[in-house]
Amino acid sequence: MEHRGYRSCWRWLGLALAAGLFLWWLGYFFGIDREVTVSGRDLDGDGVLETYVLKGRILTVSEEDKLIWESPSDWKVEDFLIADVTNDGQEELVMTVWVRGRFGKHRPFWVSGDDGKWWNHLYLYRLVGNQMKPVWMSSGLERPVLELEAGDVDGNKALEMIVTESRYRWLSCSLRRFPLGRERSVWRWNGWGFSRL
Ligand SMILES: [Ca+2]
Ligand SMILES: [Ca+2]
Ligand SMILES: [Ca+2]
Repeated sequence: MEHRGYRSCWRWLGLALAAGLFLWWLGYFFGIDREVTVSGRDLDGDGVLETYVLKGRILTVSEEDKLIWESPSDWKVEDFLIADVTNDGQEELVMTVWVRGRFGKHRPFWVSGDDGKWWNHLYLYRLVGNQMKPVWMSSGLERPVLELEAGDVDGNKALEMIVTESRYRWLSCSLRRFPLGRERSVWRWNGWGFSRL
């Protein structure tokens, strides 16, 4: 009898361990635990530093604990960076964002409808007097961008964007860390958009 009790105890322990591992796996691939904070930036140059927090796929910007901007509720923000990616001396907020529809709200006049699918877009914003103003917004990208970095890759004293792209797949707007099909590329601002080098 005692023997059987031990056995069932081990069985429950094994099941609990398996369930824990499964939940960890889910959290890892869906990026549930991901939180990114960037502080000490002053994009609008008003002398008050901003804090940028990406949590639960919502990006918030605050100045001294006062919320000044929040990403729209129909966006899922994948990643962001703050850098002068246009190399004009002023920093921008660059975001990779999942939005339903290839063209979002900025549909060209010759497109009458949109497909309603989740597409990944790249958005460039500038903070002007506590207002986030769009500078440039892409339509749905050919490949979704999961991570953004900036750096002077070729040493010409101008910044480039180093981008980690993936592929569209089922649930691709949720599977943030799916390891297959990832590729890094370098993009440069050309005055009207980004060119892949
Ligand atoms: Ca500021
Ligand atoms: Ca700039
Ligand atoms: Ca460069």
